[in-house]
Amino acid sequence: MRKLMILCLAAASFSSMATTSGVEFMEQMDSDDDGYITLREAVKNTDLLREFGHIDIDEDGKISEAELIASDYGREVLSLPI
Ligand SMILES: [Ca+2]
Ligand SMILES: [Ca+2]
Repeated sequence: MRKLMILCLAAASFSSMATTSGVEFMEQMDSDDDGYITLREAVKNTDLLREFGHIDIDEDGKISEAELIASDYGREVLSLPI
């Protein structure tokens, strides 16, 4: 049981290290480097795809970094303080 706890803690700290900033996440997802994540780019990430409609506040069909950071999903992924 204790081993499992340690494993979970290690995994948690690793994942927060892996996604540190919105810029990094945008760079990963934004394949064509235009500064937005389109629906086509979001298909790589099923969680992002599911939340796409909530994140895209102005409904222009693409997610800007500001929209990402303002969303619940973005806060979760980027581990930003609420
Ligand atoms: Ca793009
Ligand atoms: Ca948008």
